[in-house]
Amino acid sequence: MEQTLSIIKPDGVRKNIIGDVIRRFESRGLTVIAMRMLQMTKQEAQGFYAVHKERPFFDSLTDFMSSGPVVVMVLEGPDAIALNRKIMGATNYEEAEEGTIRKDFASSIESNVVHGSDAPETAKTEIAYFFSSLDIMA
Ligand code: RTP
Ligand code: MG
Repeated sequence: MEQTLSIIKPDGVRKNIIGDVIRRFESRGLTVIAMRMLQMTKQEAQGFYAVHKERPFFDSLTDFMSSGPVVVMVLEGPDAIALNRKIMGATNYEEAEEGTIRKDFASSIESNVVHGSDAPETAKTEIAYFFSSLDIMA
């Protein structure tokens, strides 16, 4: 069993597809074991995406991520980190596989509906960024 952090980004919440996104996770064997809706401040978004702070898209990304409410979740399942990334699809929705969340719902490389942790170490720090151990129904 593995745990990963998932975020339904502000564009996904605005598009009213929270249910569709969660359905895709649940139908592929991932279980929601923690969930919360919140709006990040610009500073909190900068902290969350600090690995990208030197990237040209950092300012735009953190404006976008703090532009409205998001749904943050901990997903659990066998191989949850890789499975979540597979269900999400490629960062650039134009290159994402058919049937992935980003292929079906994203509208730009930035507004790509979901975030998912990319490795066990980042999953650990990202989960701890939003949840205390008492929030997680493990
Ligand atoms: P995420 O971290 O959100 O799960 O996405 P990812 O791993 O697939 O992609 P990453 O390289 O970590 O980029 C983080 C997010 O930044 C936005 N982005 N914009 N304008 C651009 O060229 C660009 N590139 C990336 C996307 O929202 C991407 O998901
Ligand atoms: Mg990433």
